[in-house]
Amino acid sequence: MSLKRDFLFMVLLVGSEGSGKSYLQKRFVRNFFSLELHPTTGMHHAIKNIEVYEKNVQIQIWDPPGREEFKPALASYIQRFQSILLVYDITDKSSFEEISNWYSFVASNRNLENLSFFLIGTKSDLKSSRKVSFDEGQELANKLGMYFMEISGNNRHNLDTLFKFMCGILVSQKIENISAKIQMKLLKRQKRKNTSWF
Ligand SMILES: Nc1nc2c(ncn2[C@@H]2O[C@H](COP(=O)(O)OP(=O)(O)O)[C@@H](O)[C@H]2O)c(=O)[nH]1
Ligand SMILES: [Mg+2]
Repeated sequence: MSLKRDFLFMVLLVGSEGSGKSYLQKRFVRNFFSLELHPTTGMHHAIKNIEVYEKNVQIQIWDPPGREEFKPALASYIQRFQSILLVYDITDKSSFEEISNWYSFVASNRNLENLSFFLIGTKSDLKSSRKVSFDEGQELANKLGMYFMEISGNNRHNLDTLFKFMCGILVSQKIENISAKIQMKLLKRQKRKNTSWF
């Protein structure tokens, strides 16, 4: 893969403490791990480059601290993300119940259009401790109008699939926007040409 970057996507992880956000970030990014701390927001972001539809995509994954004091800073940043992952732990019912609060937090602080919005159940490897069924997760995601996936940081179940799928959506949206803009420009140029004859 060449070094040229075609697209940059910012991804935000939110969910209750212990739901597996930092682990998801770390396990996905693996040896390409580059952590940067942003002091105002307390957020760490990690970077990973992947290739989607022959485009070089840089993914920045932001992992904010769960503490209340950082929420205003997070709220002021939230419009910048192209994708938001609401994360719960399938072995912890209360983390699942918290999802509606996180959804309200996101929905009251940003426009949900042009957002690739995911509900993510983590720790899918801990099958015997499961407290939230796959169907419950899927049902909530349908209700909230989000994509749904269960993943595991431990055995990497669905981890690459999640980000490939997400970037696939984001890249095709970008390409559609770019081609719409080009078409508009061509139309305008054509109009100018036509009117200049009179
Ligand atoms: N078995 C298993 N443990 C996990 C998984 N994801 C996170 N954990 C563990 O759950 C705990 C909390 O994870 P962490 O990423 O710190 O949660 P955060 O507070 O949301 O950032 C840690 O001990 C992780 O090792 C997973 O997919 N499988
Ligand atoms: Mg964490």
